[in-house]
Amino acid sequence: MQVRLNEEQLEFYKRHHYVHLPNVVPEQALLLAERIISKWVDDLVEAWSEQKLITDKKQELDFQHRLVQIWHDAGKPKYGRSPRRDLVGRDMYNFLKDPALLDIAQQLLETEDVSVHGIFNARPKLPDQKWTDTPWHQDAQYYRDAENTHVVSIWMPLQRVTEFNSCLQIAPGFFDRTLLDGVIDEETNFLGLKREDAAKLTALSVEMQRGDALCFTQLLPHRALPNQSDAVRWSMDIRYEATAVATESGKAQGFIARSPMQPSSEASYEKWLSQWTAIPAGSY
Ligand SMILES: O=C(O)CCC(=O)C(=O)O
Repeated sequence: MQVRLNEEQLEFYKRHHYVHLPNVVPEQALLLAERIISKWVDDLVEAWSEQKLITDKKQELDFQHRLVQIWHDAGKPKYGRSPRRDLVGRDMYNFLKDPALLDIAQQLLETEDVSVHGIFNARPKLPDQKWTDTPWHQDAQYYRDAENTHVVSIWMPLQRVTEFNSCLQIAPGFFDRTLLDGVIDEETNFLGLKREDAAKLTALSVEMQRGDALCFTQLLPHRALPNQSDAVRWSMDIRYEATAVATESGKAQGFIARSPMQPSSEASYEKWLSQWTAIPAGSY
């Protein structure tokens, strides 16, 4: 096993329904995530160029600044704020199967047989962009069949995140055994907690370094703070569940990623890709 969690971390997760794991995501996985996202940015920039919104593709700018600059040049158009379908490819498959991430999932889910849950996103979170400020929500509000099934979310920033540049906030101790009704947030159009439920929470900001992972259950309320920096706040969020109890919503675009006793049941890239043929480009 590449990443072994200690007793304290495992106990903490069981008790508080989340755990912040410092320095567990291998640099090679983070570089892979950057490659996946950079391709998505290239495609977006290409589309804006074809629509004549921009003339300069600003190839010289770095990963943290290129999208901000081009988005301003293009007149701040709306774009797919939580890309998923457009990330699907061999790199994404390899990222989801990263042994370190599977080790973490295996230990938190307490199973050797781990499935990727088909809901994952990259988050291009730009400054001054209210519509990407994810409001308070429980992830299972997006997949209600996981109300009583443990699905672990793993959220990974690709740079340091603080309250200034949109770290996540969580609310441990609130509603972590109850799936609440979701409502569409008026400001952002994201699904989330009702205003009166959100008002009951006590927020805890989780500031993190690149390489850290924040793991939480499908019921733990969380949100993202606004990004007040001048750079993009990039992150990846992925989910895993135990194969034996995998949910329909998870299996639809998910796959068996680790099965030591029956390795032949692990899905190939081609098999996974075939699950996406009916999902249109741009969707999430
Ligand atoms: O990265 C974000 O802004 C929000 C992430 C989130 O809410 C999630 O992964 O469920």
